[in-house]
Formats: sequence, C-alpha cells, structure tokens
Amino acid sequence: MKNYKLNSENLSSISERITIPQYDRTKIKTGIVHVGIGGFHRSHEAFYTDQLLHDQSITDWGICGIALLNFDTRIYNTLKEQNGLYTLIVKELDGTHTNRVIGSVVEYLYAPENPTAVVEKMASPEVKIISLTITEGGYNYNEATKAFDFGNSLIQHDLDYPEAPKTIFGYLTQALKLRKERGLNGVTIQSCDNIQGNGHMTKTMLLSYVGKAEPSLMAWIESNVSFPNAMVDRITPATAPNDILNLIKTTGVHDAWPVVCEPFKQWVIEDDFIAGRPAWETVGAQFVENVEPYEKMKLSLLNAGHSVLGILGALVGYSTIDEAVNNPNISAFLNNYMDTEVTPTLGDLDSINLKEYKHSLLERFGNINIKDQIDRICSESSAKFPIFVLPTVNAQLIGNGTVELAAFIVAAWAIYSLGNDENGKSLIIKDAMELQLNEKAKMAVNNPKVFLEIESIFGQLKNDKTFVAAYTNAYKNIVANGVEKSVMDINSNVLNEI
Ligand code: CS2
Repeated sequence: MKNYKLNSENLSSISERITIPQYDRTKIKTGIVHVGIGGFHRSHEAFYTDQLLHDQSITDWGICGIALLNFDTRIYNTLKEQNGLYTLIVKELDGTHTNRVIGSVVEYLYAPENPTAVVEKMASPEVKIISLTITEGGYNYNEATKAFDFGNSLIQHDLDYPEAPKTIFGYLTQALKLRKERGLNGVTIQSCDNIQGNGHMTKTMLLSYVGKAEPSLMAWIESNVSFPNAMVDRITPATAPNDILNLIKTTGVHDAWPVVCEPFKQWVIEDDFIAGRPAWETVGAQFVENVEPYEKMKLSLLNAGHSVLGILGALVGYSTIDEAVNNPNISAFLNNYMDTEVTPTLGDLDSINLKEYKHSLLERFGNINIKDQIDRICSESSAKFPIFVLPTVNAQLIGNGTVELAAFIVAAWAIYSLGNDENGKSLIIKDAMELQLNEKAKMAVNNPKVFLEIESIFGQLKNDKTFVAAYTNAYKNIVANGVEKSVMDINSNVLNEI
C-alpha cells in the first residue's frame, strides 16, 4: 500500500481508505478563531464544526487555530504542513477505530511569530466567535485572593508591551480595542475549558485585566461581547507514537499528529452569542438556558473522578486510567466518593439521570482501548483540584456532610507530590506549581497539615478542623498501610456508616 502524507493535495488519493471532508474547503471562510489548538479542541469543537460544514450551504464557520505559546510550534508546523487537516481516531468500545479526516480548521497562526496577525484575525469583521481552550490554569485566577493574578510576570509583560502580547488577556484586549475603534460588530468569547461558570470566569478575568490595561474599553465590552457558559466533554488522551504508526499501517495515511478520543461526546452551551453562531445543535450540541448544573455534575464527577483515579493509580504504580478503575478497591472508593460526598452537593439536575451518568462514567474510564495516560490526568493538578475536588469539600462542609473521602484524595495528592510511587519509582510531575508542591509535600511528611497551607490552592481549608482531622488521618493511614489497604479500610467504613 502506498503511503500518503496528509494534506489537501493528497485528499482524493486517500479517499478510498479513510473518510475525508465532503465539502469544498476552499469555499470556507473563517468565522471562529480558536486559541489553544490542542487535542481537545480538535476532538470536540473542530469535530462538531466539521460535521456541520457537511451541510454545503454553510460556508462561514471555518476555524482559524491559534498556537499561543512558545512550545506550541509543533502543532503549528504540523497544521501548516497538513493544510489544517488532521485525523480524528475514535477508539470505539469494541476495540475498533473509526478514522476520519477533519477539515474545519482552515487557517492557523503561530502567535509568538506574528502577534499582529493574531490580533488582526481576532479583530476581523467576519470573525464572530473567539473560542478558548487555554486550560484551567490559563485563566490566571488566584484561589487565595479570589481575583485575577497581577503578580504573573507574563501579565506584567502584557501591561508593559500591549502591542506585543504574550497572554490571552493581552491578545483579547488588543483585538477588542481594534474592533471598537473600527466600529465593528461585537464578538462572542467562548470558553471551552473545564471550569465552573467558564463564561463568567472568562468575563471576570478579562474585565479585571482590561480595567488596568485599557479602562476605556470596559463599557464597550459590557455591551458588545458575550461570554456563554458551557460544559464540554470528550476524553482525549495524548496521542501516542503507536497511534501514528497504526494509522499508517492500517490506512497508509501519514498524519504527523492525529487526535485520539473516546466515542462519547457532549457539549451543553448557553445560548448567548452576540454576533450569531453555528447551528451546532444540528450535529448534537445542546443549547440550554442554564448550563450550571451540567457543568457542576461533569466537573465534580467526571473530572474529579479522573483525578481520583489518576492520583491513587499513580501511587499504586499504574500508568493508565483503565488500570486504576479496573482495580475493584479503587473503583469502589470512587463510587463511594461520587455517591456519598459529591451527589449531595449537586442539587437539582432536572432531567438528568444521575445514576446512569455515574454508571456511564465508570464504563468510559474503564475503556481499555483508550489508554488515557495517568500522567496526563495528574498534570497541572494544582489548577484542577480547586475546580474539580475542592468545591465538593466546601459544599459538604457548609452542609455538615462528610468529607472523609475527599480528604483522603487530598492526602494522597500530598504524598504523590513527594515524587515517587509506592514502589519507589519516580513519578513524572508536570505542574506549574511543581516546586512549591514538592517543598510542602516534604514538610508534610512530619506534619501533614503543612501541605494545606498553599492558599492559592486550598484557600482557608487549613483552618477547618473537620477537614484537617480527616486529612491527617488519611495521610497517616496511607503512609502506614499503602493506598490499596487504606482504600479498603475507608471503603468498609463507608459501608458501615450506610
Ligand atoms: C481530565 C480532562 O484533564 C483532566 O484531568 O479530567 O481532560 C477530561 O478528560 C475531559 O474534561 C473530558 O471531557
């Protein structure tokens, strides 16, 4: 079988072997600028949009992908070489793969090389939506001060050199300023990150920055920019070298960076698009009035569930999520956590069948074909815990509910932050706060509570006696008996309490 590089020129040659876009990409204009064109955007929004573009009458919702950070060169170069095309490999539950070339990314820019082009693109009249996947930490929110973090040196840089920004806040400010000056239409800024009230968060953080950088723009933003909240979902592991090889072997298509994901996908969006939007509902997205309950459910069950499996699994020595969830003691722990500590905090979920949702999560986590990396899940835990786990703790404490299991997870994270698993093997910890976490973790060996002193993560939790007692107890138990044995103990305690 002859191998073909994936690019526009070769599309017709590979069309017999792989599903390719059935629309004329040269006719598609950019209506969406997306910042952070990583795996998740490519398995989710770009996928939905590709499906939509198969309706030949829709030509104005193509995507321009922005690689924002210095280390995003690889994705930018790949997109450039492949004319924005990439393969989405859906790993089905039965072990088969559904491969499809996605065509919705019709432009791409590398911000560090050409910041002006990025600002101009964001400010161009045909662009109606600027969407974001900039990760949980990208919003520059400080948990301790509950405010925008002006201490960040990159933010300081953007304030000093507004014409050559480095952060999303600097870029958006410049682009919105141009839109205002040129009398252009407003725009929607749409967060696709895992944050409760992600639209509110985006708005609050942006306005904090603009208040300092360009105060005269505040009123224009209030009336011309909308920030819909959304719940986004599709498990998208990091692409492994084998995924690339396997695609070549089975299809003869050489794609330098395909995206792998699970079959499940969900996108629940508040219908608040000031400059119009694609009819994503025709390809499976849900538009609702209030997305908050969906977000809460997903963040505190799925994302927190991931962190539970990731941290406990890493300590035991596993490398993928399915290994962790297929350990019956760990999955029993996760079930207990979801039922006894998370569920009471979720409030009214309308039409959602929570029992079914939780069951489906266990099934999705257990998909042995996905091989979602524990390293990926545990990365940037310092940004994830305050969003995924700690809101449950706070809500439970307010309602006098139990926090034993959440405290156990935090204790396991403190031990994880020492940098070794229980077999003495070193862990790959990728976290913007890695050094601080490690420093506190070392001090916590003699006095577990010290780990909770990181206020930018835990706020004032160190002062809550109930939580500290449960946490300290769990910490000691894990150190003395190891994760599995202490998970079994805590599972049987929960059983007795029920
Ligand atoms: C994961 C998410 O990063 C994480 O910790 O929980 O990436 C998760 O896989 C997605 O949100 C699924 O929609």
